[in-house]
Order: sequence, then C-alpha cells, then structure tokens
Amino acid sequence: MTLKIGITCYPTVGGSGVVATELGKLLAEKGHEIHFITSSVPFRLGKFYPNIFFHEVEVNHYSVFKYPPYDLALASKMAEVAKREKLDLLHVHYAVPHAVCAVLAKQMLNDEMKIVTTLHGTDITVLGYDPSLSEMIKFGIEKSDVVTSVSHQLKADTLELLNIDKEIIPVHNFVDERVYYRRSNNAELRETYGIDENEKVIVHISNFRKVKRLEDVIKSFALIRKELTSKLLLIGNGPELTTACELVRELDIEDDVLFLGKQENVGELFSICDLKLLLSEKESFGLVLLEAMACGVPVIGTKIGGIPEVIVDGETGFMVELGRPESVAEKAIALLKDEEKLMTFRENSVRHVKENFLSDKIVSIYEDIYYSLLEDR
Ligand code: GMT
Repeated sequence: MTLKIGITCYPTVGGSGVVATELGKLLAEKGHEIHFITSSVPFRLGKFYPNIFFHEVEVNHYSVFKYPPYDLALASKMAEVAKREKLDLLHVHYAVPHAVCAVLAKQMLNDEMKIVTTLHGTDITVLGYDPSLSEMIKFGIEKSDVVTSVSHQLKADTLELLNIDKEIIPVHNFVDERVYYRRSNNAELRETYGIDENEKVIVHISNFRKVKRLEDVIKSFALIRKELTSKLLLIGNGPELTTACELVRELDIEDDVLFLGKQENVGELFSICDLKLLLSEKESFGLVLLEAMACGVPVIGTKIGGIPEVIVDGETGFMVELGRPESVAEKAIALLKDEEKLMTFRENSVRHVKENFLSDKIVSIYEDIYYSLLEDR
C-alpha cells in the first residue's frame, strides 16, 4: 500500500533538511506520494519528481502583527494540504516549531491525521535548555503519535532533559550510495586545488557554527602539517568563518588551508580526501561522518553525542576527547603515515556504512513505523 505523506523540515542547508528531503525523495521512488510543506523548496530537491509536491508556506505581513506569524501560517497550511490531499500522516523534522504546528493542524482536522516527529538535536541539546521553550518542546513531543531520534544518545538526552515518559524510537541517519561513493579519477580535481600528488588531504565540512569547534580543527591541522605535507579543505560557511580565517593567518598556515565555501558535489570532494575531522562539542549524529565514510574517508570525531554510534574506534577512524588537538594530530599522523593502515580504514569505513547506514535499510524502518501507526485506522 502506498501512502500520502506530508513532510515539514527546515528547507535550507543543514543535516535535518538533508535527511528529510532525501527521505522524501526515496519514499517517492518507492511509489509514495510526498508533499513538502515548507517555507521554500528544500535545497536538495533539485529536480522534478512525478510524485513529489511542494506547498509553500507564505506569511502575510499585516501591520497589526509586530512579528509575522510563521508558525500559524505553517499550521494552517499543514491542515489545508492534509485535508485537500487526504494525507495519511505528517512527518515533521524538529519539535519546535514543526511538531507543535502539526499538533495544531491535527486539532483543526478533528484529530484525523497522524504525526511522526523526528528529533535531530538542536531542538533538544540547545533549545531544550531554554526555559521559555522547553515546555513547548515537551508538548510537541508528547502530542506526536510517534517520535524518532537520530541517535540513541539523543533519545537519552531528550528523556532526561525534558523529564518525559514517551517512547522514542532511535532511527539513524542514512546515505544514498548512488551519490556518496569514491570516484577513482581525481587527478584533475586535485590539480584544480593545487594539491600535489604526495600531499595528504584533510577535510572538515559544517555550517561553521561555534559548536563545530573550527578552532580545534585548524589547530589539529597545524600540528599535523608540521609532520606531513598536507592540505586542509574547509567546506561550508557560517558565523565562525572570520574567526577561522584569523586563526589560519595567526598560525601562518594560509598556503595550506583552502576555504571552499558551500559546495554541492561533496561526493567528488571527499574522493580526494584522506581524513575527515568532526570535533564538535554537540552532535546528535554527524551526518557528514557517514557521507565521508561512504566515500572511503576515515574520520576522527569527538566522543560526544551520537558520534560514538557512527565511528568504530580504531577501525573506521578514531574518537578523541573534546578540545584535544594534540590527541587528534597524534592519531591523524600515525594513520596518514601508514599507507596500509589507511587503506584498511578506508575499506572498513565503506563496509561499515554499507552494513549499517544505507538508505534502503533506514527508509524501510521509517516505512514500517508509518504502517504500524496506520494499522488500526
Ligand atoms: O549540525 C548542524 O548544525 C545542523 C543540524 C540540523 O538541524 O540540520 O544537524 C543536526 O541534524 C543532523 C541530521 O539528523 C545530525 O546529523 C547532526 O548531528 C545534528 N546537529 C547537531 O546535533 C549539532
């Protein structure tokens, strides 16, 4: 039986938007009808798909409102689309505001719609500490029919922080192996970036928020570079960009650090990389780790949040304590200097992703959740 599913997410760049959009695309490939209800076209949608529809949430700027009521406009659009298109369920990504808006929409429909909410992290690990929001987050979670979290750790954090007694089903992030795989002919791309044949390439991708601890990535690289000819690719953009540029200048490593900005074809970029660093202080899963490993790039990550659920320490990469660039550099140098070990880590990484995080497997888990929710209709 195919389903009619509404999806709401933050459509701009970010792991949650990526997961929601890729999930929608893959469900559509399996024959389900997908309705994105978002403020703009999700950035990963890219092209036309026959059974994917987009419903834009528009906010009118009436002068009586000091702040345009986006949340109300979203709830109203959810109810309108669900009624007209006869949606079986709404799958929302983020408790606030999306789950809360879905609850309102459900009430407008006399309870005749199911809500699946996926927690991605920031709504719990950042907003959950804000007393002006925590009760609202709790409400959104408790009133959802099913709640999933992208890691076991995020589930534990949610239950503890919000002090709730709600079943939360951990469902890990996933990658599409048709997009994330290692390309073999990389010489031209290396040349484009002026990377010599003998140089090792280290990469970091993020939205350059403070929690990503870019300074630790740069300091680790400065130590690695003392021992190995190497380049650091910094991919992304965000509030910490200026501080990062200053640190690179201060450490006098400008020639070897490439700021590439936001990039679309990360699969190709990962294919020229030897190691990925994710040294965040908060990370409920770390989707980029999967993307890197799928492309045969081992990873070093901090031992926090959901990262230990992704990295197999000593096999697909390493885990380090937060804020320890010396420790990162020591592990990186040992791995990058040992070609045989590096090759084994590469192969382990690809295999680990194939065995645990491929889209087929995870999308089926979501489908099972939808079917069991709708069973007793
Ligand atoms: O990492 C970010 O800053 C973006 C954030 C988001 O809301 O899109 O990512 C979160 O969701 C991703 C997809 O589930 C996870 O892989 C990221 O770990 C998570 N980020 C944080 O927990 C900081």
